[in-house]
Amino acid sequence: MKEIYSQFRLDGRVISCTPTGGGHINRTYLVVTARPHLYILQWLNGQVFKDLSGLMDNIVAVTDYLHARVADPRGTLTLVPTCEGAPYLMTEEGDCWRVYEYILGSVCLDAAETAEDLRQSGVAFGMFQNQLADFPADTLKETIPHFHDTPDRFRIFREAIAADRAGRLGSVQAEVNAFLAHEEEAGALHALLQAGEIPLRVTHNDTKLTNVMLDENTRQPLCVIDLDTVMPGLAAHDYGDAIRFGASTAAEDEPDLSKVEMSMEMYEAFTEGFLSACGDRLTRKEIETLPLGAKLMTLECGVRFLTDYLNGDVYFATSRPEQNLDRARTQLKLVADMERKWDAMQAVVARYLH
Ligand code: GN1
Ligand code: MG
Repeated sequence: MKEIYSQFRLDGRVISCTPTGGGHINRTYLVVTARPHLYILQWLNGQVFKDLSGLMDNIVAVTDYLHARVADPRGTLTLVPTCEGAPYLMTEEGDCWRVYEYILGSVCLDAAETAEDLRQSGVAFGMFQNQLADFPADTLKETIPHFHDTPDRFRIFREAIAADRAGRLGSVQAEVNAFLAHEEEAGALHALLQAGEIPLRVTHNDTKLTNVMLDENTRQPLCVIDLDTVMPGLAAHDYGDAIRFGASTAAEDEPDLSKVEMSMEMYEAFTEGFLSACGDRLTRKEIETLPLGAKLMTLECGVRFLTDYLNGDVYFATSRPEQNLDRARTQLKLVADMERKWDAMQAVVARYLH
């Protein structure tokens, strides 16, 4: 690693560099110098992110924009330049590395310990949406085209079923059928966008609770991290992905499905935090689409996990053989639970219609 971190403008001699974080795509390290000064070093997955310079251009643009508007230096990620003054390092082998300032005094939770934690993550993502409301969305590069295009995810799913590359189709036919039964409704948000009924916004697109830093003492949000997928998208995507992950009573890869539910208490808490922070920025129609966002984002993520399982686990990082299948099953269980709780979900959101 020395060859990599020594090419960045770090404050002091590096005394440790250790893997950290639980992302499924990039690789993340905590770097500590003798000063002491802490940094986050990341290797970006070039298989997933085909346009690495476009991705980094987006992050530079968004973090510069936010730093100019947010007073708290911990309120936005800060890139640390290379010794040559570039915002990231591209090696001769084509590997892309970047360094962020570590956000001191912060915690990042794997799961909400209380509904209040989730409410605060809602505030963080709502604020993010709010702060970027006037950012010129058309200047952002679409670094992963069709990222939250659910019908397109189903198309890719069907290709994986047809190819059955890892020879696993026979053992997961029930799950495959369960997802396919939802294919028709998968296009609902997309159709509203096409019809001009809901607007395209600058969205985060990966609003897991693990992508929010909270102040370790006050438990108030400091900033959102993982800006790799900041792109034009729908408010319902950001809201929905956060519910998918944060309102679940179990881990994303929990093998025991009896533990997996969508908690209404968590749902209400996130909704309240998110809508209080982005509030009147959203149109009435957008607010109405939020429950649908929760369901479709869960469905979409499940389809992606099962697609990857069928392909032989080539996209999401796995640490055990059936992890992607377990992930797909938890998402199915959550979708079914949301269907049961649908009226209650609608009622919570209806309180915020203006
Ligand atoms: C991936 O690597 P991570 O945890 O930031 C994925 C998200 C998924 C998520 C599921 C670029 O995010 O879309 O929702 O896993 N990121 C990409 O946990 O595909
Ligand atoms: Mg991510």
